[in-house]
Amino acid sequence: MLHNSISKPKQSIQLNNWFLQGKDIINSEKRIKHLKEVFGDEESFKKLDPEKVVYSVQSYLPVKEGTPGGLYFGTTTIQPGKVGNEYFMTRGHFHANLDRGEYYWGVQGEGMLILMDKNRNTWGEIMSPGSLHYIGVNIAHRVANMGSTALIFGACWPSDAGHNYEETEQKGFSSRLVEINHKPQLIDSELPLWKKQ
Ligand code: S6P
Ligand code: ZN
Repeated sequence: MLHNSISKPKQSIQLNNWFLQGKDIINSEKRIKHLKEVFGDEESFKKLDPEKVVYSVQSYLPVKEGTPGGLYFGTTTIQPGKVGNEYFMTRGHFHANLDRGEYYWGVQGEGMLILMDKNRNTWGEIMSPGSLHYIGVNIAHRVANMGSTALIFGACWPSDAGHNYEETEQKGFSSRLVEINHKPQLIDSELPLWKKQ
């Protein structure tokens, strides 16, 4: 930067939906076909349109991945829907650098932040507009949309956190968020029962 220079920011957030605009904003999306290992009910999964978008992510990564001390920023939008009784959700991950935390916050819609520690204890925090969620170190995290409209949340995480999807994909989370009797419930993943509700 030039000494004493004044400039306008090159990125902006649309405050009603946290849509990010400007230079170097990265857009990605996950469709049903990308999420084969994520949902528990295989039969219901196969019946869905493989091209259906489940969630999209916008991110702003101003420094090189792995840079210590930097921060990344993102907005995730999860569409409403279910695979069988299980709500549409993100893949979920541990950070590759386990001792890196993250903030999530609710922007729009009703969701559940699903957290799992290294001992495979899983719990949920209800996400709603304005809810703030500190995700501590060593904790896997994913978000499910429990509502009938799009769920939008923001995220801020260290640029040297990295992502470890392998562990959560191979072993899964120990619980799944499913709708039983019109209510969201966390149910042990090993129980086949939830599929039949
Ligand atoms: C990155 C941050 C979010 C997620 C996004 C999608 O650390 O947690 O931007 O990447 O919500 O979730 P996932 O689990 O598919 O990366
Ligand atoms: Zn993360």
